[in-house]
Amino acid sequence: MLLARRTEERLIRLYHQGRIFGGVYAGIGQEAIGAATTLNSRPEDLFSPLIRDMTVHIGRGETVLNIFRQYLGRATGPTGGRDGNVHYGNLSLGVLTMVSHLGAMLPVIVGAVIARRRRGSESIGFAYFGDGASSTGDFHEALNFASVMDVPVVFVLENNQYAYSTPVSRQYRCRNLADRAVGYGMEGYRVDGNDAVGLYLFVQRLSRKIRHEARPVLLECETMRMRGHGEHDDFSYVPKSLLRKFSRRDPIVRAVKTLVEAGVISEEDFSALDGECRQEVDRAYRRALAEPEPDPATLEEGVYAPRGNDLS
Ligand SMILES: Cc1ncc(C[n+]2csc(CCOP(=O)(O)OP(=O)(O)O)c2C)c(N)n1
Ligand SMILES: [Mg+2]
Repeated sequence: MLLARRTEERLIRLYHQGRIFGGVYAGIGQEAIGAATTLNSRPEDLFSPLIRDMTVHIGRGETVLNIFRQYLGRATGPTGGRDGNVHYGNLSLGVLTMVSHLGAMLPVIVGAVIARRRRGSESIGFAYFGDGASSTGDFHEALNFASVMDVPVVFVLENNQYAYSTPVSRQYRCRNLADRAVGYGMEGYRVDGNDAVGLYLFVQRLSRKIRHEARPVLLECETMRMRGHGEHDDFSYVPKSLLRKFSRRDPIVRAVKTLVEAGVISEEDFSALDGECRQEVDRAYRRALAEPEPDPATLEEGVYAPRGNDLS
C-alpha cells in the first residue's frame, strides 16, 4: 500500500510536469482493496484490475520500475511505449491487460477462469470495477453467467462514491449495490474498503470458501475517490465534507494504527518501510527516465502479423 501510494504521488508530480504520456488516474485512498485481495491469492489466480488498482499490480509482483517505464512511454516497458498509463498487464503474474470500456473486462475474466479450471487448475478470479461500471450491461452478463456456470470470481466492486462527476445518488436506487447479488443467486457483502486489516481477514475466509465451493461472490467495498477522476480534473464538484470524512479513514494510517496497537510493527518500523518505498520509487523513476523511447522504425511491430505468417 505504501509503495503504491509513493508511486502514485510521484506519477502525479510527473504528470503536472508534463512528463507522462496520457493521463494519471490515482487510486489514492483505495489501496486497501487491491492489497487485501492480492495478499489472499495464489499464483494461479487471475486478476482484472481497473484504473485505480495500483495495489493489484504491485501486490501481484509487478515492479515499480516497469510501472514508471509504462507511464513514461519507454521502449523497455510492458507495452514497449505503444500504450500508456493503466493499459498494461502481466499474464505471468495472472494480471489481464485492461481496456477502458467500463465493465468490458468482467465477462473476459469469467471466461479466463473457466479456461484455467478446465485445464485442472484451482484458479479463482478477482475482477475490479467501480460503482459506475456496475450500471453497464456487461456487469449483468458477467455476474449472471458466472453464477449459472459456477465460476469462482470475486466481483470486487469499489464503490468510491463517484463515477467521474456522477455521484452514487444518480447511479443507483437500491440501498447497497451488494443487494443486487441476490438477483444473480449469489452471495453479496458490503464491507469497509478502507480497513485494510479487516478486509484482509474477510477476504482470507471468502477466497478459501469460493475456491472450495466454486461460486462467484459480489464484494462491495465502501471507499472514496480522494482525487479527481484523473489528474486533469479538479473535482470541485465533490463536497469537501465528504473528502474530510474519508481523509480521517485513510487506509494506510488506519492499518498502521491497528498494527502498532496489536504490537505487530512499531512506528519506527513503519518509518523505515516508508523510507525504503520512497527510495525504491526514486531509483525506479530515475532509471526509467534515462531509458529510450521507442524507435519510430519499430512502429509496426506488434500491430500486424509478420508477413508470410500462416494464420489458417
Ligand atoms: C462503457 C463506458 N462508458 C463511459 C466511459 C467513460 N468513463 C471512463 S471512467 C468513467 C467513470 C468510471 O466510474 P467508476 O466505474 O465508478 O470507476 P472510478 O473511476 O470511480 O474508479 C467513465 C464514465 C467508459 N470508459 N466506458
Ligand atoms: Mg466510482
